[in-house]
Amino acid sequence: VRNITRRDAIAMTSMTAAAAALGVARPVHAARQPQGEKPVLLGPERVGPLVLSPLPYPAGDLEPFIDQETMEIHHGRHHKSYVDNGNRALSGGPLEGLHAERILTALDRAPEDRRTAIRNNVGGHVNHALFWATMAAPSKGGGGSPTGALADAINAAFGSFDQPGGLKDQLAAQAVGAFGSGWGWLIVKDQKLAVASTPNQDSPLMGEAVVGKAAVGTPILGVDVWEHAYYLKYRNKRADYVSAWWNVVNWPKVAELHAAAL
Ligand code: MN3
Repeated sequence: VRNITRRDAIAMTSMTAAAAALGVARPVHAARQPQGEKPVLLGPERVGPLVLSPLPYPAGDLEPFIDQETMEIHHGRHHKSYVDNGNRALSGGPLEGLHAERILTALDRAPEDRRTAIRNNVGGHVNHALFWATMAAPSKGGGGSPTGALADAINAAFGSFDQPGGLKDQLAAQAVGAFGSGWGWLIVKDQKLAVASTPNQDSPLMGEAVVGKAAVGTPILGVDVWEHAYYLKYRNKRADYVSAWWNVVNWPKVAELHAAAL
């Protein structure tokens, strides 16, 4: 038994929040694993193939901020293709059947000729599962401001939620400023909150070697800034989409993930 590394710690904490985001039970493995031992990837945390869960609300629920057609295509075609292509890339390999979050923390174990496909598609699956879970119609808890311990953590890290220079400005800058396709994130990093961005379908869970020191952490909120997320309604106006997206952020869910990540 060796000392637990920071990366292992991040990977294990991530599992909890991620499992919650994906609406699945916390892996048995997390509770049984003796502390300080490297996670055994071929154990009881095998959960089967990636599955496209239905949206947690009707596709039109986020109107007028995110339109129904975008939601239908985004979930039913884009997310579905990440699931299908991810399962194909995982098929017969050492990571097949593992919890999707666990796969993202173990990309170095993917066969080299499939690593990029696994990174892109399993990343896409996990990122979108979190995205759907952390939005809600304003009439069903979306929008407004964070409260409680999450609000305290936001104030501590960013000065404020919505004053100039606060979280909203800092996360929007990450999301709007990301070149090309990618994501803006609110992450838990060293027990504190931080904002980050990643290109393509990279996830803060993938570790420093993949996403760099600044973006590594446990994602508790993400905004998809691929054009497929907003082009039908907002055309090229990414900033307008991000600004509208705040109206459907499900802060109670984010608070839950924040608590789980600590
Ligand atoms: Mn997308």
